[in-house]
Amino acid sequence: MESIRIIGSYLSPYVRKVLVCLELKGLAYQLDPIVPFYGNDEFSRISPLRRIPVLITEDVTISDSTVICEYLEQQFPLPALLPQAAADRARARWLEEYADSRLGEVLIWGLYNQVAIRRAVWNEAPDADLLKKIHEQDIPHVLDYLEQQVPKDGWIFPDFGIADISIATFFRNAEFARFKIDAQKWPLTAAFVARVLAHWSFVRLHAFEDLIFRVPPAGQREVLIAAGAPIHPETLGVGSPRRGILKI
Ligand SMILES: N[C@@H](CCC(=O)N[C@@H](CS)C(=O)NCC(=O)O)C(=O)O
Repeated sequence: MESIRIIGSYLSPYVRKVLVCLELKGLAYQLDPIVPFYGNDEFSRISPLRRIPVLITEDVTISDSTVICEYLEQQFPLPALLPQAAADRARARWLEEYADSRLGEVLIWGLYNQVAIRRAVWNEAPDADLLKKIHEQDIPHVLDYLEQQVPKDGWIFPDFGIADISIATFFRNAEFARFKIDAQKWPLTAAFVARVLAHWSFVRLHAFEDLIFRVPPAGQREVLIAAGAPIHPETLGVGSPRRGILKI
């Protein structure tokens, strides 16, 4: 089998989505666990938006978690990440898109950015007014929608797949930002997210995520190597951060 290298931190929800898919498909990989702001010029070359994840194999270098997961699905069809029927596939892709765009906007660029990234990367305090709006308006709005979409038991489609993974991965970051879904208000979503995050494919990554959450970006690679994570021998990381290209 061709070698698979993923550029990107265990703490990125989009990287986690790809790693969970690799775990499910039983594919070995090596990670270059960089926080995107610390990427070097080679990172800019292979990821023109300076975003993680990037997949590198002998055949391709591609960015974007959705593009990567679709590539993996085509190359390694089993177990399938998407359901079979066309209507189900379309709905799964929509939920993936909703998660990547809207949950990304609210839970990553909003919540996680304010609570974790601003201080760790830029040494800036959180914006209290923005956090209030996120908690009072944005998060309830997305949870009201998800409550209509997720099942009472099991997965969104009969087999565990991309729709489940794409939604739950953002709530793992929300947990790191000390957010817990109110199970009184959104019981189905609270239970669904807990169920998905307890799936073995997510659990295999938990220890590495917990390990680096409080470690400054520059030290994360060494800590992960010492813990036995599958780390690639080369890195595209540098010692100081630069601002990204896109706002969201
Ligand atoms: N649509 C992309 C989004 C990836 C993304 O936004 N990744 C974040 C990390 S969680 C990133 O690299 N941010 C750096 C930036 O945009 O400057 C995907 O699905 O891979």
